[in-house]
Parts: sequence; structure tokens; C-alpha cells
Amino acid sequence: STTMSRNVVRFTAIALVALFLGLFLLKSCRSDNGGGVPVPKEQPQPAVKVPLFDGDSAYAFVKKQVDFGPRNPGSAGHVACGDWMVAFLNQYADTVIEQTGTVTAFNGQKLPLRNIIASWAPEKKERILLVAHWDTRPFADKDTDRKNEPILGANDGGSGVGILLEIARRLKEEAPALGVDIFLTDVEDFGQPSDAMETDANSLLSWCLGSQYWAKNPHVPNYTARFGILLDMCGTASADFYREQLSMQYAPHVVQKVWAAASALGYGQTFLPETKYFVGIDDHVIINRDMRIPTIDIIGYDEGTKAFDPSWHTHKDDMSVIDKATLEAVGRTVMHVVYHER
Ligand code: AHN
Ligand code: ZN
Repeated sequence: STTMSRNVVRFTAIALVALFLGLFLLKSCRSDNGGGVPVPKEQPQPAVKVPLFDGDSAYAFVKKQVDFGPRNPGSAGHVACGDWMVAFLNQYADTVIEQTGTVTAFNGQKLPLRNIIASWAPEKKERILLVAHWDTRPFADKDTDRKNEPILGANDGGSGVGILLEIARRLKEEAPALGVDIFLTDVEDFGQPSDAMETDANSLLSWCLGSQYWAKNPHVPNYTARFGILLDMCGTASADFYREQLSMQYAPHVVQKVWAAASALGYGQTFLPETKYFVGIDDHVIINRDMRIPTIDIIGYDEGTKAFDPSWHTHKDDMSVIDKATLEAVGRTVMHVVYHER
């Protein structure tokens, strides 16, 4: 009986070894494609290096513009700020193209136009277009006093440009996979006075004269980009960034991409999922309609006015409404998108 039990132990041991060997072989064959050819395990993607966007720096670039005074077309501040921005961009971009011309405003006034386009890797076919208007409104039609005087436009004009100038600085540090163009549009804000939600077509087309001019005369022949992002009035503390209706109509996949980036960075309380219709016209409409480049607008929504910030087109639009944290949320989100695009 001792011999027999010894045999049972021996058999059990061999059976267990065989079982484990079988399981091991089965497991190591799992990654085979059936023909015995091993399939390499998926390589971990190298982490994308996104340079750090500095909110203090962006804030300083907004203040620098405001220090020139109002930048409405034809003013001294417009010339001086334009000169400064071109010199600045020449330090960081591969090419800077200035597009000058004359446009006629809704009131018949002839205005000097100066569109500024800075490019990185201009030879690359796959590109990302970043846009903000740099001119400021020639009157304060939403104010109760000094209605005929030009505004400082810290938020309306200054904020988007401040963010893009900080991004420009970073683009020289670390090149993203795609080419990038920063387009500072001129004569966006000389539109016929109206409410935020204007619907008359003639009145709508009195805005965005710089981007309309560019669409008819692109800075390079056959210019196009994979997608575009417009920054407008995106610097106030109270700004909420809702998905904007016209952006959703023209470029929902770009809205999706940008809002997903904001959420990944922890800005889900600033970039909200709901869509709101509160913008009648902006440069992105022209770029979508005339250039067929899917372009979205990141533009602040105010819960109080149910539209733009209360400082909109008033003399309150000065440095006191600008918030570093908001500039940073928008700037970091845009940089995340730019550097993750393959
Ligand atoms: C309207 O929707 C009428 N205007 C938005 C365009 C704009 C003016 N952006 C800044 N100022
Ligand atoms: Zn404006």
C-alpha cells in the first residue's frame, strides 16, 4: 500500500507539472496570429512634449497692447502696436507676412488694413490655423458715456492676441508635428452697431473685413489648413466657454477635439459641454464659409448678459477685466491640441 500511495503522489506531481506547462505554453501563444508568427506587442506611444504656456507672460502681452492705447484702424496706436507685433513675431516665427490694403467700412469710411500672418514650417502641407483679431473697436456704442471714443479692447482684441503671442514664443522652443499659422486679423471690429445676436446679412458682413479680404486674397496661393481655432474675448474671470453654435454647425469635430483637450487638462469647469447660440458673426464664419477650413470660436459667454461680457464695447474693457487663470486655461488647451495633432 505504501508503494501504491507513493505512485499516486508521483502521478499527481507529474500531472500538475504538465498542467502548468500547458497553461504556460497556451498563454505564450496568445499573442500569435494563429500561423505561429509572433505579433509584436503594441509599442507604448512616446509621450507628447507640450511646452508650458505661461499665464503671466500672456497677461504681459495683453498689457503691452493696451499700453499702446486704442488700436482702431487709422489710429496711432494701431500703427505702433502693429509694428511691435510684427517685430515680436519675426523673432519667433519662420516667416511673417503682412497684408496691407484699404477697405470700406459700413459708414463709407476708408480704412487702412494690416493683416499679419506668422508661420512655422511653412513648407509643411498639414497645418493648423490659429486666429485672433488685433484691431479694437473705434467707438464705445454699448457704453453710456463717451460713446464716440475708441475703447482699449483689453478683452476684445487684446486677450486672443496675448494668448497667441505666448504660443508663438513656445512654437520656436519646440516644433509640433504640423505646420502652424498664427493669423492676426485686422478690421474685425468696425461693424455696424447692433446687438450680439444680429441677423441682417448686410449688417453681419460689416464685421470681419480683414478676414474677408484675406479669403479673397490668401497670403499664399491655395492656402488651406486641417482646421482652425479662433480666440475672441477669452480673457475675463467670469468667462464660461460653451460650445458655440456656429462652430458646431461648421466644425463639430474640432469643437469636440478642443473640449476634450480642456477636459483632459482639468478645465471642465471652464469649458462646458452645452452648446449656446450667442454669436452672430465672427472671423471663423468667414473662414468656414469662404475658405472651407473647419474653424471654431473659443469665445467667452456671460451668464448675466446671456451673451458677451458686460464690458463688451464699453470703456470698461480695460486691464481690470483680464484674468491670468482664464488666459492660461485657454492657452494651455490650445497648445495641447496643437502638440497632440499628428
Ligand atoms: C457680433 O456677434 C455682432 N459680433 C461678434 C463679433 C465681435 C465683435 N467680436 C468681437 N467684437
Ligand atoms: Zn468687438
